[in-house]
Amino acid sequence: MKLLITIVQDQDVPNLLEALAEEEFGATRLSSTGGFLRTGNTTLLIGVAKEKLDQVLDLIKKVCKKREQAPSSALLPFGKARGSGLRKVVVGGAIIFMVEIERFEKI
Ligand code: 2BA
Repeated sequence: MKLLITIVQDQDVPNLLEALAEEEFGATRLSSTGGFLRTGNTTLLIGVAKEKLDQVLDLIKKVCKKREQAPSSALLPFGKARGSGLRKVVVGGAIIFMVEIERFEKI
């Protein structure tokens, strides 16, 4: 079994949770915050059997969009000129950390 620690944009979460539930994949939703933009995002914990891994990755790929986002000017270091350092970045589709699970129990 694998655990996918999946960081996605909040806008994609309803569709992704629906797509996962339709295929009977379990997921746990955690609120998180990006360290760079310091805006909210969502971390999903998705436990999946190895043979279904590609199916879940395909769903994530299909649902999670790339979007451009400008860092907030409030994040500029003190004293830095306004208008600089605000280049847009591309966020998403999804960041996925895959972890091998030694044992899974549902008791
Ligand atoms: P944030 O840290 O808020 O980053 C948002 C986007 O800003 C990133 O999108 C990336 O395009 C850009 N970015 C991040 N750090 C940067 C830097 N030092 N310089 C220039 N641009 C930078 P994604 O790569 O799609 O990441 C989306 C979110 O996934 C991140 O939000 C963070 O919450 C998480 N993430 C990404 N890489 C990670 C990692 N190696 N470890 C833990 N979390 C990660």
